[in-house]
Amino acid sequence: MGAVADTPAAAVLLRLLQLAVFLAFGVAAVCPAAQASTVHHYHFLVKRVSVTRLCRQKSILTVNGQFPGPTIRWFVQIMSQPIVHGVVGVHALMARRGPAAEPEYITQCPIQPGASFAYRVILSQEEGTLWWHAHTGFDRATVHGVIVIHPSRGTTFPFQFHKNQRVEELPPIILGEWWRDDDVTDLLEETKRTGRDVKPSDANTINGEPGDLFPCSSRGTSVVAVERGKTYLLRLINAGLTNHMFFAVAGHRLMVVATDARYTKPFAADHVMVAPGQTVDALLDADDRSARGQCRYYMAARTFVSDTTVPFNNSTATAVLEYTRTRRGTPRRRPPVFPTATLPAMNDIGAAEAYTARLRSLASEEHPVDVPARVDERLVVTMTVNLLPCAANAPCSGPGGARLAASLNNASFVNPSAVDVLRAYYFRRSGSARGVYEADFPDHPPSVFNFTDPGVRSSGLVGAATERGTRVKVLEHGAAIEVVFQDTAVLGTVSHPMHLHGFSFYVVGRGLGNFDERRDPARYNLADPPLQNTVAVPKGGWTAIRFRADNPAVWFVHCHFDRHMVWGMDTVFIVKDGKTPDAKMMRPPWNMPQC
Ligand SMILES: *[C@@H]1O[C@H](CO)[C@@H](O)[C@H](O)[C@H]1NC(C)=O
Ligand SMILES: *[C@@H]1O[C@H](CO)[C@@H](O)[C@H](O)[C@H]1NC(C)=O
Ligand SMILES: *[C@@H]1O[C@H](CO)[C@@H](O)[C@H](O)[C@H]1NC(C)=O
Ligand SMILES: *[C@@H]1O[C@H](CO)[C@@H](O)[C@H](O)[C@H]1NC(C)=O
Ligand SMILES: [Cu+2]
Repeated sequence: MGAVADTPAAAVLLRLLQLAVFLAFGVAAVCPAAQASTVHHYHFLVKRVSVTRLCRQKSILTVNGQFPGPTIRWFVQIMSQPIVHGVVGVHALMARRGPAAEPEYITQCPIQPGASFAYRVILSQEEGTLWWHAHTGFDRATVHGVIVIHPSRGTTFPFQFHKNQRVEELPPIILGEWWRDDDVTDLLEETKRTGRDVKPSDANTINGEPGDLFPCSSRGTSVVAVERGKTYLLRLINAGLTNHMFFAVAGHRLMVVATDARYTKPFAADHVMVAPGQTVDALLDADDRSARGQCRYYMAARTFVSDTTVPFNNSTATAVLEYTRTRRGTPRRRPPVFPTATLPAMNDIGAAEAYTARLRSLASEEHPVDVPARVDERLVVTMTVNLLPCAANAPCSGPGGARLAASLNNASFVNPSAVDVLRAYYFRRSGSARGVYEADFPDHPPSVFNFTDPGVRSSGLVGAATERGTRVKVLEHGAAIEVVFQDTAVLGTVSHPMHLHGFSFYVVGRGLGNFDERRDPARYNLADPPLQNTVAVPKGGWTAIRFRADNPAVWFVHCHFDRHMVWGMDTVFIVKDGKTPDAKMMRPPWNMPQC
């Protein structure tokens, strides 16, 4: 699949296995001159530790030996210009004007063992929950953590559950995936070598634990304590590599208030569906009256499989929500109840869509909607899983004796290896852009066919072949951009979680079948579309997003299923500089790592 097959990433990872890499992860707020500056320091030491899950011990890559990694907290007001050092990509942050902590070979080369690196991240308006994770190979599986962004001092959440009641914080809930026997780096190497799909994970996890429905797992099961009568803010992140997940809490309905660190119109939900990369903030009212004397409830995460022809593990991760005080005194330890009625079945596409369709921006005076009413440029981008022939000297064993690949508009992205796209672009006047990338990413699918027709491949009209290349799209500064992501049925339709770095975007429309450029835009929601950074495109359908290209830098666009990403379902948006000095891309730091 090769997108990164011939880069030094593998070598870097192997050396990481042997060497603890020191990462200073300092978050320093550089406030405007008149204000006192507040500095938070987070030191990230990337190291391997040995852990036991599913009755098996294995070594994993962690930050500070913690899995999940440390939580970073800050307030909106004090985060004007944090300085971040490290190999760990601070991803999903809307870094302004780059260069920021970003994917390897796109905006930086991987940081070498023993080295550290300073990033400058300028945030804008996020409030809520984001997360950081490694952006090298599959390291994200265990190198990730939560970023909590509190409302600025003096302001508060734009929601409450009961009038005048304080909202308490629950520990964040990170959903993940676990492979019992395999190192994730070996899984990546294997899929590159064989061209086959990545072996499915053996379990989903909640805060790093599969939960007590799995063997040898009851001791570690995450327990979250609540007091009856209080209302809690639950922050949920899907850090998984391959699975969308349904999440529900037995006996409790959630009130969704934000996604991807942007407030939503609050709505009550028995379940949520979180795609890899997404976050959900929801209120939980600790006041269950339905089960008398019951004080332990499962929080459960189950894979949502939009394409059941792809292998997956049919199991449910759990944590326990435990009341520490009930009205009648000390709780008795009955077994937790399971959200049988509310956790959707794994193939319940309707339940996934019903949840996603309810997301709306808050659209209030304090949190207004600023969606471009007209667009300067529309891109229609097909997402396809493809097949490529095996290399002559390296036989492979993917479907039909070929190797799996993936593409956007039939361009299967290849990471550059000698220098990252960002420096190639920034220093292009000295000629280094030549040979690193081509600015010819197609605006529309190069061939038009009945994209979502399941019979499209057997008809023989469309092959599964694709073409590899480092093809990027250059956007004019300030242009209003629309991107329509269109699923295709070439090797089977699936819901792809599409993620755009550097921007939050408004999700203005979605639908099943083929996007109709003449008819569908008339039905867009331009009043209160949700503002997100990762969107789950409906299986066999399309999603339209809008944003203003006012953030000059180099931004990766990719499917957040990591295997699709390494197979090439990516591109890069380069946003040109504006006229004023503060509308220009920042100079890459002198000490950027070398490839
Ligand atoms: C996950 O599924 C595979 C089959 O695909 C099975 O071999 C494995 O035991 C399962 N893992 C667990 C923990 O149930
Ligand atoms: C998944 O497991 C549940 C029981 O835990 C079973 O009812 C269901 O049929 C299984 N689904 C698939 C697709 O294997
Ligand atoms: C495209 O395929 C779908 C599904 O098979 C079918 O219902 C539809 O009629 C096709 N559209 C065209 C224009 O052929
Ligand atoms: C994609 O590109 C390959 C290689 O050029 C070509 O064979 C194939 O027909 C193209 N597919 C589509 C759907 O455009
Ligand atoms: Cu995908």
